[in-house]
Amino acid sequence: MRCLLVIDRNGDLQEDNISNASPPPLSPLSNFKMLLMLIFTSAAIVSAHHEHPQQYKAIAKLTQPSGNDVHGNVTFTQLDDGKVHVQGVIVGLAPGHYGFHVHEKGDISGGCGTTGSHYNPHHKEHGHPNDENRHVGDLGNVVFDENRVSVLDYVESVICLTGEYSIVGRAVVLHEKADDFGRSDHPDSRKTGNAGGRVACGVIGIV
Ligand SMILES: [Cu+2]
Ligand SMILES: [Zn+2]
Repeated sequence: MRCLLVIDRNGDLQEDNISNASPPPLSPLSNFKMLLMLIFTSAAIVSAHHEHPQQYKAIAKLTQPSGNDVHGNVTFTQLDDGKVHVQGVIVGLAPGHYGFHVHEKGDISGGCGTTGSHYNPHHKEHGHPNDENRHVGDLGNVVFDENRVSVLDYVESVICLTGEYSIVGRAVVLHEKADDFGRSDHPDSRKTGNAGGRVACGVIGIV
């Protein structure tokens, strides 16, 4: 399971994105200690969930460095299964599809240009959100309607708000063109989806 908290063999909480390793056999005594630790730490996790649900929520306020026509808020809420509910409203672009990604850096000191590339910790190619071969940051397109409004409301199964590959502290970027998901002949297609320049962006922060 990605993104979820697990317990290491010292009983400490740690983040685990690769939980396939099987532990060596344990003696009956250490088995019993392990069980006790599991019970206590599981209870701690459950109560932490109830007391601090905001720990698993993040928000990005999108702004346009070169103007203020385009703006919006996007929230990310981690669900119990580790998937992330993406919700938001962005206004200000003509009707159509526009590339929308998590970029690797939360640095907007130089506008959206200093947010780096698509967040890609697993060194894959650019793709569609449903592709196996995609950047973690590949959130596809957002769609603006005739009122220049885009409403986001979907569940994402690759991004995380906790752990080694958390998107918190990075940036979301809205582009000037549609993302082609790496499916066109353009040389940028499999790197960026050929979505063109960066229109608006915002740093993803903990709520
Ligand atoms: Cu992008
Ligand atoms: Zn990408």
